Amino acid sequence: MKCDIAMTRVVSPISPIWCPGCGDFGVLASLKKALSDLQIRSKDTVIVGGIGCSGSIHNDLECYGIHSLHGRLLPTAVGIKLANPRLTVIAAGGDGDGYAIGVGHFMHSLKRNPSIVYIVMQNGTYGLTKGQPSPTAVVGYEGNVDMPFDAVLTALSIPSTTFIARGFSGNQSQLTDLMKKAILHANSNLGFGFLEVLSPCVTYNDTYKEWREEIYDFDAEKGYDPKNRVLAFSRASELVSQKRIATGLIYTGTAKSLETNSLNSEVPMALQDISLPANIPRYEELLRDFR
Ligand SMILES: Cc1ncc(C[n+]2csc(CCOP(=O)(O)OP(=O)(O)O)c2C)c(N)n1
Ligand code: SF4
Ligand SMILES: [Mg+2]
Repeated sequence: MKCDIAMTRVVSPISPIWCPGCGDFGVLASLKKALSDLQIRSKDTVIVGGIGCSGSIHNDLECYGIHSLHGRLLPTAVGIKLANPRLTVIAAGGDGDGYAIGVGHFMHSLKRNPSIVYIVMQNGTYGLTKGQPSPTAVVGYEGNVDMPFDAVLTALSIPSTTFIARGFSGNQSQLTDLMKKAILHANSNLGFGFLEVLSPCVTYNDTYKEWREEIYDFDAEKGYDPKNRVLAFSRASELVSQKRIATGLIYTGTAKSLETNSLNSEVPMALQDISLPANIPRYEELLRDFR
């Protein structure tokens, strides 16, 4: 029987639809450069976008892309990685997506340590829906009374996290370097490469000036040891109390990755040879289950 339903559709990258000056342009430029410098081929790359202005980033790169459900980009990306661990899997979305509706998946991804990269474009607002306070919004922004959520401190408090970094879309060379490190971490099966990017929303929350003043860059500090979790936590939380923001490679450590824990010696799903005639009775049995 001929099947007319195409499983994939090939489309060319389009130009971003972001407002001129949006921080996400810097994220896209760094991501393109990081993938190209690391010579990772388009056919081996999957970007899972969230919902929000930031979540359209996969449309602007030549690679496989999925626009996931709001807050569900991480389970989608983890599923792809488990099905085919040879792929470079990058989940990329906003702070509303990841730290509000998707916060449960964020916590469990930090805990389970899957070897994917997670880029959060943090702008302290829900850009796409016109500027409501997100969990990272500062007190006073659009009537917000809550203290902002700090994802780096949260990630540091989970013992199985292995890569925690924060960049700024106004510092392209550092951001590209952090992206390369996060991708290499995940592609070496060392676990979850979490990279928050301070990526201002110039339309609803233009924070370029404040963030340039508030950033404290651990990469620029001689002798800072990103392998020391306790020190990383105390230094980053001290900075929060001084209204400063830690950036750079904040922590890197070791823990078993999710694929190591779950796949054991099994051949991952997407790499199994499903063409074998011997499999036909198994398919028929499977289909019978659904009748
Ligand atoms: C289940 C669901 N709830 C709410 C929405 C509406 N919505 C679309 S984008 C968005 C927030 C986007 O904020 P963020 O993730 O920070 O992305 P940004 O636009 O700032 O890049 C919301 C609430 C939705 N699309 N789906
Ligand atoms: S609304 Fe904000 S986040 Fe969305 S594209 Fe414009 S500047 Fe960027
Ligand atoms: Mg946002």
